[in-house]
Amino acid sequence: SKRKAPESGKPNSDIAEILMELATYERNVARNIHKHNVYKKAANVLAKHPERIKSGAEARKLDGVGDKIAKKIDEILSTGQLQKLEKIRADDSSQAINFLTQVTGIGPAAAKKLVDEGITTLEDLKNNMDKLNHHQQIGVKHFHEFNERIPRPEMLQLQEIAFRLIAEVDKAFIPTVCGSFRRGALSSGDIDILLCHPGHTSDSKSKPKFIKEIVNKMETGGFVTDTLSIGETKFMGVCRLPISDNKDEKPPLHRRIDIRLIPHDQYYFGTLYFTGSDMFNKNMRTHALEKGFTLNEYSIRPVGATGIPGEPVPVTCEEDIFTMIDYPYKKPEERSV
Ligand code: DCP
Ligand code: MG
Ligand code: MN
Repeated sequence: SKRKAPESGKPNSDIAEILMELATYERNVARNIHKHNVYKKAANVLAKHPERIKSGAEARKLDGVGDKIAKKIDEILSTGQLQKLEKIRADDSSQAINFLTQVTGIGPAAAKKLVDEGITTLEDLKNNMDKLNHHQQIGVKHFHEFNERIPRPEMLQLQEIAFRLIAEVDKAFIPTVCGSFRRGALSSGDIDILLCHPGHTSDSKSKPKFIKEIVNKMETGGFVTDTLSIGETKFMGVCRLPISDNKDEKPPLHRRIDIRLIPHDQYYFGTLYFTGSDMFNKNMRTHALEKGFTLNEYSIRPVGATGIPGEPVPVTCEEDIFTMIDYPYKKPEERSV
């Protein structure tokens, strides 16, 4: 039976979804990040393609679709399914590993280990909390809440509270909410806050203790409820809106919050990286390399013939980074793929 092509908007979403499922399998079960990236890239390019693909050969012309994926597309188009994926779907152990990796803190290796011990469901996890670290335990505790997207109006409220608490520690902080929120998303998986302080640059001698002060303030204010991990420059935790006095109102959901502290002189590299998307970052970094630059969340540096990166090039805005590598400027709202 031939699969019916989806109607409007995304005419290849059925194929893209199958490739995304393979990508997930490669990351979580086979643990082949290279193949994961290859499938994900192909899925993204097909999801974006405005016309219905009619053959593997036609798909092959798109950037990111190679011979092997073209063959799979032929199989999908002629049989309506993919044998490789049907086998994966029928494999309980693969499905259990996939499920467990949805818990924050449980990566593919930990998931495999748990499944080998017979732990495959949320119930099993709850009954074996002693086998989990603190991060994973919080992930289990708030599993359903963390799976809920955060609507943009709530993101704005979270931003307001977080910024107020940050300013209470030091008015000089420059906080920016990045991630999908800065890309204009109508809902986000978490809140990503990039933090700079004019007194902290990459040549500052002292190590900043800012993050700890801020997290303390946020805990005291009842905003941050849990810490998943905390370091000198990175906090991963849980926050929520204040609980209403009105008992008829549902309590606010627990939300994931990430805070990154970066030196003031690296602000634009920080916002560029932390705004994403991750696929956009990958593509831009690849392009930078083709133009002879190495780009990361801290700097852009020319790579000479020796292959050794030179001195970081200073910039005054995100756009400078695009210009330097001759990459068409994309506003945050245009960086979703
Ligand atoms: N990032 C990246 N590579 C990764 C993880 C993250 O480049 N492997 C960058 C790009 C992301 C940003 O960090 O946009 C924030 O990471 P999130 O996981 O919070 O992703 P988003 O905010 O984009 O999406 P979501 O709405 O799911 O949080
Ligand atoms: Mg995010
Ligand atoms: Mn995040």
